[in-house]
Amino acid sequence: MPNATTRPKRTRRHRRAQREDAVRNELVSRSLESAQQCLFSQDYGTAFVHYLLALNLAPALKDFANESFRFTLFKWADELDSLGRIQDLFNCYEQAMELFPVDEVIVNSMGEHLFRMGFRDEAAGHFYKALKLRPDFPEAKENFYRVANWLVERWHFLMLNDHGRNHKYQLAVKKAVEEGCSSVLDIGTGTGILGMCAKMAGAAEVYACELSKTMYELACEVLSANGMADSIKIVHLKSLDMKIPKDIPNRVSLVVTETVDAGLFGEGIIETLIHAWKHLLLPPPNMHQQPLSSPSQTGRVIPAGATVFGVAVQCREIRRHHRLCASSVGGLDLSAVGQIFSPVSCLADAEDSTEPYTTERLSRLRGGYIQLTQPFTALDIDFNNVQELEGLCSREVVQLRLCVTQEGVLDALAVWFQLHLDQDNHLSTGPQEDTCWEQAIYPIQSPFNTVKCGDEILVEVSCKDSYLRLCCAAIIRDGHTFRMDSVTPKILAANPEAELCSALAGLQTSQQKPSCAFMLESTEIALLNNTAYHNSFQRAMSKLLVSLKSTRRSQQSDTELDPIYVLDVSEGFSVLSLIAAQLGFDSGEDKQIGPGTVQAYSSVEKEHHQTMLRLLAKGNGVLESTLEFWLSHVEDDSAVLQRPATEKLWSAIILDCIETCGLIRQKMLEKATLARCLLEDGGQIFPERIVIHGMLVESDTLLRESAVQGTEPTLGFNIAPFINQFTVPVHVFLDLSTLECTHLSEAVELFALDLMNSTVNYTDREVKVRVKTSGKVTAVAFWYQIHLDSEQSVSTFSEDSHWKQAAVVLQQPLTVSRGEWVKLSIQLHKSSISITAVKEEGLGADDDDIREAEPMTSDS
Ligand code: 44T
Repeated sequence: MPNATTRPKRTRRHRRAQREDAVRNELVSRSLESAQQCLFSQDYGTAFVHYLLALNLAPALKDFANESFRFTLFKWADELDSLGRIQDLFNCYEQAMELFPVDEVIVNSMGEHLFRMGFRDEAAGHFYKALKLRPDFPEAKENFYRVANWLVERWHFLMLNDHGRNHKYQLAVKKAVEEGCSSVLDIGTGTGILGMCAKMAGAAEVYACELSKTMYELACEVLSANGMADSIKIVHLKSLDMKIPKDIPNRVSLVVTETVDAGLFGEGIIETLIHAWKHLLLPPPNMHQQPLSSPSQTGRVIPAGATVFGVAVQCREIRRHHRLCASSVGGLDLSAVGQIFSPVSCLADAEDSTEPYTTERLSRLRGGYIQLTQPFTALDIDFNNVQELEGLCSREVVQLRLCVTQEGVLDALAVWFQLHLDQDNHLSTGPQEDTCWEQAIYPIQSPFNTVKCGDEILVEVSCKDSYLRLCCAAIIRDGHTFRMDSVTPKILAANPEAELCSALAGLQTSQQKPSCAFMLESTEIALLNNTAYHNSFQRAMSKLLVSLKSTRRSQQSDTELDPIYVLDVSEGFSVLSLIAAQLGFDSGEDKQIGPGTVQAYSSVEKEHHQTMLRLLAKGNGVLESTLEFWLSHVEDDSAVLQRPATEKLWSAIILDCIETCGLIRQKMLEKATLARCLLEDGGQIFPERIVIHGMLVESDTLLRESAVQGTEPTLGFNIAPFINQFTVPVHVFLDLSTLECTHLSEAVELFALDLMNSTVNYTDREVKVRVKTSGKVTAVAFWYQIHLDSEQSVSTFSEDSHWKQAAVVLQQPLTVSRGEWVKLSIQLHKSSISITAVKEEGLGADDDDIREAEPMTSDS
């Protein structure tokens, strides 16, 4: 029987609960109502607070209000972002994620904000989580693919797939441990592979450090999967920040590391080893003491040392990325701009913004290269000698004289090295070797650079700021020394306005070329050297001008002809607006284009870019007032495309749709849609159409760069499944003309994008491709035909292209026979492309047909 005394109490409690429910319901419904009102009046901040309150009080409503809540959050976050209230923004997301912890859209969006703020690791974590929550979520996938390359650089795959390299490292570590090195520190462990080698070889204590958070976490997973989580201690630290006994209990007898880049020292190995010798390693064996101390009481390093080699080369591909080769493009005389430099420079007074070298795989450079000298030894270094390491950066510049053995254009010094792991095991990163390594490239930017047999090149080798620097100081011919640096004008960047005045003054008075120089990114230099693109643009623009001019003449009186407004919203440095402006002045062959008719707007933002355009305008007789800089301060994408003036519309908008890496620029289609709304009747977007072309290829190289291959464990360890989580199907910056691959089909049209009429665009397409050579389709390579108008087009796969190509690597290779058909399903989501391939059933091989259509080629 129920306790009589409790009954009234329960009723009271019940009533109170009922009252509370009523109050809560009232509050919830009022909050929701207020939230909606605030949304209506675009007061997103208050709306967000109301939603938070309502949904915290009534979680049952979460499903119902999910969409509006997200909308409010995103709007409010954008507002906070533009106000610079970053902490508030992240607090809002934290609160939102507490309410909706498994909402992949919110998680992904938080990632996007983190990414924009530069928190790449954290952003990637969010994209990864969103993708785990919904594996087919296209936005998260696109985002994850975008950051995966930074989190886990592609060379990790290459190195793990390089069996020769793995094996030699393993041998060297095993030998050192067997000789008595019992405590080991793996610096820059990556996936943990060298540390595990040491453990397997029998080392008593193994430690590892890794500075990248993602790689550290990956290594932890790998160690656990291999049952070594307890026997190898790994820390997420840069070795220079490691302390004894906090991070490792005692000094170790062996440091093993592969913290070397193509230029040997770029990953900081000199500093790393000086620090290790001073703080982390046992002292080196003292050769003069008897008896020799045992390896467990002394320290040593793998690799024991390295030899650096170099060679002078002629290479057109390097030249067109680092030097202005074209004297005029699209009718513009480029000489007015003076000298142009790329940011890769080893000049003594080089600025901070410059890099001492760039990297290339010489064997994969378009057009190849020619050696102008014999390879030479630039440097020898003993990593087991701390005095030598310390002396390296302070020592005098070493001068070498190289004999020119082949006449040619001196475009670069190329550098590689041999890594002496120990006395028996060596790795070479040379251009002739079958390795995954790139070479360090020191481009020569001086305009005096032709060399003849018998000339000598004076090369200076130094090591400043822990980078190996090579510099061509002079050419010695017939006993005369021609210094290369004495002709280098001052690079303008710091105070371009002041410098511009003097440069312009110089231009006016003495008719001489200005004695200044500008720095452009190497891709911008290659673009400027792309004459075909600029000339096509000039022709297309000129055609548009003729047609606009004639319609204007028929509609307006001659004295008050409206100007033709042209807007160039290309990324980076672009002279297209100036080409348009010049066409306005150029009566040329076509007398229909009268003077002063074009008002051109450039969206170049950097001050020195604007200076360069002004100089070019001046040098080409273009009135300065016809070229304006458009909204360079505007951050918002949509604002960049505003009207030129009230009541006015653009006559032409130039969009730069393809990134140099070979992908469609993000938000390109949205920009085109916006651009169309701002275009006058008869106006045009350049380009008007883009066609994506593709080809079936078999390429082991692409596979090796995309994932750890095969089912065999790597050196006996289980690594592949972990690192392969960071596999990305789209490969960029490819040069298809030199990539080692077999073409299994002809080039076919994969997809077309109409920028002038989006209603004809599609997002999915199936294309059937006939196999011309039997093999294994591992990837679909693709590039673009950029149609400026119906007559003018350029290919991103042409010889002069500053664009590179890209490829989608298939999840599973597809074995095909000549004559069979492959069905490609292509999807374009926003700007990112995905491709799947299946064999087209029912359509068997029709070998004869193919043979008839096309004679056998060398690769078929
Ligand atoms: N790339 C080679 C360079 N680290 C190899 O975070 C060759 C490039 C390459 N950790 C194409 C082909 C190839 N303390 O994970 C990295 C890095 C880490 C450190 C702790 C330190 N003092 C450092 C310094 C670096 O070490 C790992 C390896 S760096 C090697 C880079 C296949 N493109």
